[in-house]
Amino acid sequence: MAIWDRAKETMDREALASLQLERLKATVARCHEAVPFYRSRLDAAGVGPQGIRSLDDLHRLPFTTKDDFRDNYPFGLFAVPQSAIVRVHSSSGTTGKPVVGGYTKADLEMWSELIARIVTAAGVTRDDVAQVSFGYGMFTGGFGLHAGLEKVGATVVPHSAGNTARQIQFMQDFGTTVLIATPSYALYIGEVVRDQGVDLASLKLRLGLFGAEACSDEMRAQIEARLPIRATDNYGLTEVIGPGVAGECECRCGQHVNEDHFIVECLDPASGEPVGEGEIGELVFTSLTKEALPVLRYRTRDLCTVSTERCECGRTTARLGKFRGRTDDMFIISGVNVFPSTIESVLLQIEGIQPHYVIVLGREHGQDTFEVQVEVTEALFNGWMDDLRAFERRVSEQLRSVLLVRPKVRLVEPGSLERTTGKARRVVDKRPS
Ligand code: DLL
Repeated sequence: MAIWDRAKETMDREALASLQLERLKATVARCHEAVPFYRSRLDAAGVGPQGIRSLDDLHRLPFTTKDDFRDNYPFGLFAVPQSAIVRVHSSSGTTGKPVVGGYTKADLEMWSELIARIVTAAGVTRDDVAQVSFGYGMFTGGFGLHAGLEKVGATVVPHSAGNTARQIQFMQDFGTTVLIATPSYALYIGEVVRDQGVDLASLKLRLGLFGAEACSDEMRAQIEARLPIRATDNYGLTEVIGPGVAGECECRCGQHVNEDHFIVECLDPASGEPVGEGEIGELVFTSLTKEALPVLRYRTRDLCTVSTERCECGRTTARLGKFRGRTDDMFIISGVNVFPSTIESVLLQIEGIQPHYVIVLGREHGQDTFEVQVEVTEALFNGWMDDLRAFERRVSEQLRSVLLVRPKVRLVEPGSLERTTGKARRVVDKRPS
């Protein structure tokens, strides 16, 4: 299996730790010197630039949160003057101000190296034709993947998201072998391929690089059933750099973190204390090499596991396990905590259910209402009404047995729920706040 930067990606873990320590010291010093926000936080925490003597001292550093980004919107957390910034990106965010990321020339060069690593790990080579179906623009996905793919030498088709019919046309005409998109969009492309009766033999696709949102094993299986690809996952976020933080190798047993550039912690979201290896916690990242926007202990709200067990591919880096959702995705119904990802896993194991659903929360007469709308196959939808009602009850019961709270299930017509070319919106919360 190919490795882009063998020296760094297969580093002995002791050598990696000393590299991280050296880079952490420099990062803390830079934050203290160049970012007033960090200077006051570090001073308040009593950790000066000289305060980092071992990696354990990381735990003494203050956290950074999304609110800190918003409070310092747009450029307040930058550690370089604006003249040194050559690119900005932002993430939309559903509420409040967007999060803005900035990059110097050196940051862009480093970013493309990280992407070259993750696309190589997934199996992309210079012989591939890689179609980027992430949005290009303020979102980090399109431009982020693009530069690393070019670095590897793949033929890049910078299609961007949307215009699905043309997307498929180009795949056929250009002999696209690698599709790069959100899992939701890949699923939608697969659906259009099926509905338009496209001959799968006319597609040369072999590999999918999906990211920017969680993808359950069941959803991955659905994508692979529709498109002739092997799907891999990659992860990142605007606050930390964008894509390139971590990605799966061909073994598909967790996402390798680029640990020489980011320290990952997995913490109990309530106490902020580390959880044990392999236990679910909130991912927290500290950047080690970024110039424009260094981040100290950024709390991602992403719930996941981290393992340092050695991977068969030869990389020695820590791996992220399956994503379990976000702390802010979780909703509470009748006092019970519910993750949309759990609902997805249950639904997609039931025969007849299609991978399109939306969770609608409301309030009636002072009580929360909880409805799951889900598409079913054509055959089921056009069957007897009695059968449909019985099916709804069965799905509702299956969800109740796992969630411990019963949703109302509404089966909807195939193709009736909104499709997305970006990240899917699974929860519509209509409850007055
Ligand atoms: O989604 C960056 C990205 C682009 C990653 C393309 C991968 C590929 P944001 O828009 O800032 O950045 O959203 C970041 O998306 O905190 C996670 O909740 C979620 N996320 C990203 N990748 C994954 C993944 C980009 N592979 C937020 N699995 C993060 C689960 C993911 N969630």
